[in-house]
Amino acid sequence: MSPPTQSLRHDWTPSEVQALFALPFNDLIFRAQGVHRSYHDPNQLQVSTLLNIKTGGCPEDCGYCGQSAHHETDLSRSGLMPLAEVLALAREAKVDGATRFCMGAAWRSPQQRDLEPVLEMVRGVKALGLETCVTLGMLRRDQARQLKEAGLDYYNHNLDTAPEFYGQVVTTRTYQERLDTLAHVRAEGIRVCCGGIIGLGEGRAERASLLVQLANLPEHPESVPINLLVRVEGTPLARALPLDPFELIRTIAVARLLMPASVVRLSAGRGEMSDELHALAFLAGANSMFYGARLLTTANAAPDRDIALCERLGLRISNEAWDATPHGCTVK
Ligand code: SAM
Ligand code: DTB
Ligand code: SF4
Repeated sequence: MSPPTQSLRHDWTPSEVQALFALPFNDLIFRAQGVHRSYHDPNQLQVSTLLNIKTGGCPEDCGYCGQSAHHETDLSRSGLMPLAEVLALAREAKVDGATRFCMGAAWRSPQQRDLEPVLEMVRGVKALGLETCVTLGMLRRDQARQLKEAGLDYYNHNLDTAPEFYGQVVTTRTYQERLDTLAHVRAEGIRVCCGGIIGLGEGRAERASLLVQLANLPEHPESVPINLLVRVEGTPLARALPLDPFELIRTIAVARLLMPASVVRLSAGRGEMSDELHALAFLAGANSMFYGARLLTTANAAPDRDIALCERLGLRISNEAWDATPHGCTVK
């Protein structure tokens, strides 16, 4: 790895980022791969396994989500999964090669009676030697502190889309509430996993605007998931027009240029992506993926296929992508 030569910036303007999006495809990928190589091992992938610990019945109205109580989907609701079941699945994920276990709950925000069993899950999963991540909706500062004390490594809370497009996708909470939760998580010293979804009907300017928001946070999220909308039957976005796959690759490349030290995750939507599109995403700077047969409620790419793809591309699975990155360095 050659030493980084540019500083981490937090002052990106929309027009600068739109100009990156507008580069000829080959120029954009070449630049992104250059930056990627100066911060990361280009042949290393971090993998996380997801588990939905509480399904459906969510009071939020996120237009993309099959777990919202506002939409009529096929999903059957369930209460919080028992600890023993969570730990058994975490053990399985570890045997299958995952290094981080991410537990998701369909809550607007957890009540104290919800949080306590989740703290037990965090302690238990951590004791198995896995990194821990949870995504529970909005948090207060004292809730973030309890999670930190339980040993939580990462909190996932996505900005999802551009602030100017947000109201067309979610009406039950504000963008500022998302930012507040991220600030509480940061203030308690938990690593931040924060990204978004593309293919919601937004334009390129909005994709650029989402990345501006992420890159201009006081600290870049350690982990940046880029989800491609999974069109769930019964949601308002079930008939959203498919996004040009090259826009996904451009979004990953621009995320890599803006947040060079972060781990960029090729997230939801991989089940419908070709092997060649995966390879382009890794070339553009993605260095993480969700591994396992399921995401939260929908199918993921099959694990056998992922293993075969990693072998064909010579990619090694490791959780060192973030820890080995020279974030402290000044790069410009
Ligand atoms: N309820 C919590 C929240 O919204 O923060 C945590 C769970 S929520 C399902 C986690 C993330 O999954 C969302 O922020 C969104 O980015 C992503 N997501 C949900 N449904 C999706 C879909 N159909 N396609 C792609 N990503 C999706
Ligand atoms: C993230 O950014 N994507 C994951 C994880 N963080 C929690 C969730 C994807 C969900 C896809 C739809 C589903 O399976 O319900
Ligand atoms: Fe609820 Fe999260 Fe789904 Fe929104 S994305 S409806 S907050 S589970």
